[in-house]
Amino acid sequence: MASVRTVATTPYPDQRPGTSGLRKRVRVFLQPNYLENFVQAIFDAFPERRGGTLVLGGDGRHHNAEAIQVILRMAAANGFERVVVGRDGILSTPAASHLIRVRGAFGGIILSASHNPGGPEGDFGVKYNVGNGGPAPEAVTERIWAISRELREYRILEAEDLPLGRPGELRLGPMTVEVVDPVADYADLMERLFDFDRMRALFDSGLFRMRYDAMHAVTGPYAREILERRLGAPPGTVVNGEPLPDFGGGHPDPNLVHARALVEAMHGRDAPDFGAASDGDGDRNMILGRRFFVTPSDSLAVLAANAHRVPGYARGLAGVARSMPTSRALDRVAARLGIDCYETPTGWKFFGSLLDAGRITLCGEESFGTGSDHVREKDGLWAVLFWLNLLAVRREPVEAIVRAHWREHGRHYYQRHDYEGLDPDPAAALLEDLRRALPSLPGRRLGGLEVSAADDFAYTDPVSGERSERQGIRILFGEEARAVLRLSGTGTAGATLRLYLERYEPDPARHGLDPGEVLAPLAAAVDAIAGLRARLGRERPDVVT
Ligand code: VG1
Ligand code: CO
Repeated sequence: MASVRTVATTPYPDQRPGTSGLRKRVRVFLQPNYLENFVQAIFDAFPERRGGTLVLGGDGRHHNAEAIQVILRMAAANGFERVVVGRDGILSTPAASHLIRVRGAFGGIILSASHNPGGPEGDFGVKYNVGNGGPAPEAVTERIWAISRELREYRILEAEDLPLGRPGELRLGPMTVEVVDPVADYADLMERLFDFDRMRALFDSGLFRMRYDAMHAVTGPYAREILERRLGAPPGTVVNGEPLPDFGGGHPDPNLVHARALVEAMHGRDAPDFGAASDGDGDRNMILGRRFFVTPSDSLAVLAANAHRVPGYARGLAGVARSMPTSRALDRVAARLGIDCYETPTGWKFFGSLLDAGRITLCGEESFGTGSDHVREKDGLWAVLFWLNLLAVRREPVEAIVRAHWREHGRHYYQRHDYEGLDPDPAAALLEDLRRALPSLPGRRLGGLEVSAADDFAYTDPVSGERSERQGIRILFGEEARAVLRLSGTGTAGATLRLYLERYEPDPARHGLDPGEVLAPLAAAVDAIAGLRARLGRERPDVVT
């Protein structure tokens, strides 16, 4: 009979979860008891977990397999009755969220550093999701952090590694381990939301070609099952479909910079009609038409405006939400539909209460995240299927759909500038000084724009009443333009400063301009106010998306 061991440990001071879980270099997680401490802190935060079910899986990155075995043994020593684990320890983030919900699980642990690079020199991460399937709210993550700083021991079962290669039930001491096919339930859910017959007909027509880049990350098996098997897309539609522990050396971040091969294919001669990609753990999406990039903010607005054409959303939207830095294109659609549009801080955890309360149906972020009330995470493949369903109904090119949207609602030119690997102190000081200068900004004219308001975004959750402060500095230039600055909460090296730029253009004659040119005066205005270039010692951002 396997026995429980209580192991003495020393707390680590740096286990504070960020925007999306605890994310660190692999070598940080390899320190003695580092993973064990954090997992025990999660368990200790929930004394009522006993007898419950835990969902467990990860994006397959380096250290995933070893960590899964440790967490299984710890779950068995901490009173869980059952763990539902993806075959080989694999679950995409949205699939894990779905499993938590359909199994009525107590919660779930997802091993992922999302779009951050993997491999021994890359990043690893641990995220805890609560019983609604969504990321633990801030009050919970702060509790976990507090516990981690006091932690003196953890509990683990002494046992051999379990074979997780085949679905079925296994015993681990007093606990049952149920290995499940990571794809099946999720693919069934997609069939219920979207018009698969119509999408199949689109592929059958022979007039439509698609390329889906799984970036050697977790969505490969999901995309192959859904696109190539259930929808009949030709084999080869899914590229880079084998998940690899180091993502093939790439950076599994679906944007114009890191998904360059796809972007080039979509700009080449004989380009497919539709291109899409997902990130490491499958919750992000990038949407491309032939020689055309859809910004995530526009994508969200287009999906909201067209939701009635898709079976799962035909009865209409209760409301919508976007993270604060996401462009206000969504707000215009909501106003037209006569529904509420909520503005939340960055991070999916802030959508959970609105979704649970039935106040919103769709939500999204500028960072290539889109989702709905079908799960409690953003969902990359879901967004791709939503677009595919739309293309099957409208039978128009992606570009034509977006341009028509702009004609109707106006265009929100949008860019995000990331300054990465900064020295944390000057970066924080820059924001601190800017915060102090906020009251003096309204009325100032810069680059032909006048500041109408400037503040540090704070949010009170309308359902739970929870308050979150210092969520990003907003500089508003009326309806016309906006700049937002905040520090990233997902990086693992130095600080990353994000500058989000948005400019509204109602005139269709001016919808074909280059976003970089349209936004340059706004970027210069922010530089004049905040002194980005001088204070960060950088001539230009590292990544523009
Ligand atoms: C970034 C994005 C944010 C997203 C988060 C997690 O956070 O800006 O919108 O929710 O990543 O996405 P930050 O704090 O670095 O700006 V993922 O795909 O890591 O789960
Ligand atoms: Co992700």
